[in-house]
Amino acid sequence: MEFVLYEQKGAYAIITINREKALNALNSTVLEELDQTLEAVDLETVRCLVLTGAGTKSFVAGADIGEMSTLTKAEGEAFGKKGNDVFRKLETFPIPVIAAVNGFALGGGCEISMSCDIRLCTDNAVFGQPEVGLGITPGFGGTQRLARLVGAGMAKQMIYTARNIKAAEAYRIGLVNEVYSAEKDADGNEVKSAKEVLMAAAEKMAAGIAKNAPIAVRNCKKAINDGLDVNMDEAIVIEEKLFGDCFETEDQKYGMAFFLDKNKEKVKAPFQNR
Ligand code: DAK
Repeated sequence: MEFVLYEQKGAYAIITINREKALNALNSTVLEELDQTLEAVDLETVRCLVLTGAGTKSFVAGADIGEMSTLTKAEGEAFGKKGNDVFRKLETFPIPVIAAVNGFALGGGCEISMSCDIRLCTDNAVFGQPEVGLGITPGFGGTQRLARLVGAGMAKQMIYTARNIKAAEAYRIGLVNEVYSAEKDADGNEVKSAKEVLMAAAEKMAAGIAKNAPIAVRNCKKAINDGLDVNMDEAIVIEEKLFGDCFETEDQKYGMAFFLDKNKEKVKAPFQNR
């Protein structure tokens, strides 16, 4: 592919948006390639994804302004649909997706990170929805997902003012779960860049998630996502159903039998995804 890299590392995989010269801005080709990449993920063996951008400066600096600038109404709608479909595919993807945000996450970049389950970032990350400064509204779900993540008041402030926020503020308002800085030795020399530290943390988290019972993890994602769309009475029924489904899995039988087995020498085997 021209702009998307995919690397499977055991039970997790890394998707890299690789258009560094344009700060990984999302053009139609990137969106199509992301879609194809997600379609090709081997869900038998891959249990968690990490999504990042190439380089250290930018995760995704938004939708491609050059491409958008000449769109007709119909083309704008088609472009919006292409993006929305991919973002929704990420959000509802059966396995968890961690956004490893390495720098600018603006407009569509902030929006794609919010379509992921978890956001981690470097300390040079910048988040924002600058669309009203360009004469448009956020078009890839920004008005909806930002309000759900950080509350309507803070989302409105960010969107109406088009003001970018730095990593520390994104952490403070709950937009990201953790911020990572470069690792330095005792003399203050950089041993690992912030991006390296971020990727190590994201991969460690992905590997940790991948070790848990995969069907249970998938059901948790579905329960949280679907439950947030309905009232509590309906949400609890969604949880009950997905909880019940786990009892038809071999992994539930193994996980509980392992706990109950008092043999101290036992070694936990990997879950089978069955
Ligand atoms: N699109 C296209 N190219 C971009 C870009 C973008 N969003 N962001 C950066 N680039 C390109 C620059 O044009 C430049 O290219 P060359 O000139 O080298 O060819 C290269 O990346 C490096 O950028 P800069 O030279 O500008 O780098 P700086 O360090 O000076 O500045 C920056 C970095 C991130 C502050 C700056 O590049 C910037 O402000 N970029 C734009 C950020 C932005 O406004 N993003 C939001 C885009 S709007 C919709 C669906 C979705 C959307 C809208 C509608 N529908 C439903 C229809 C989404 C909209 C957006 O995302």
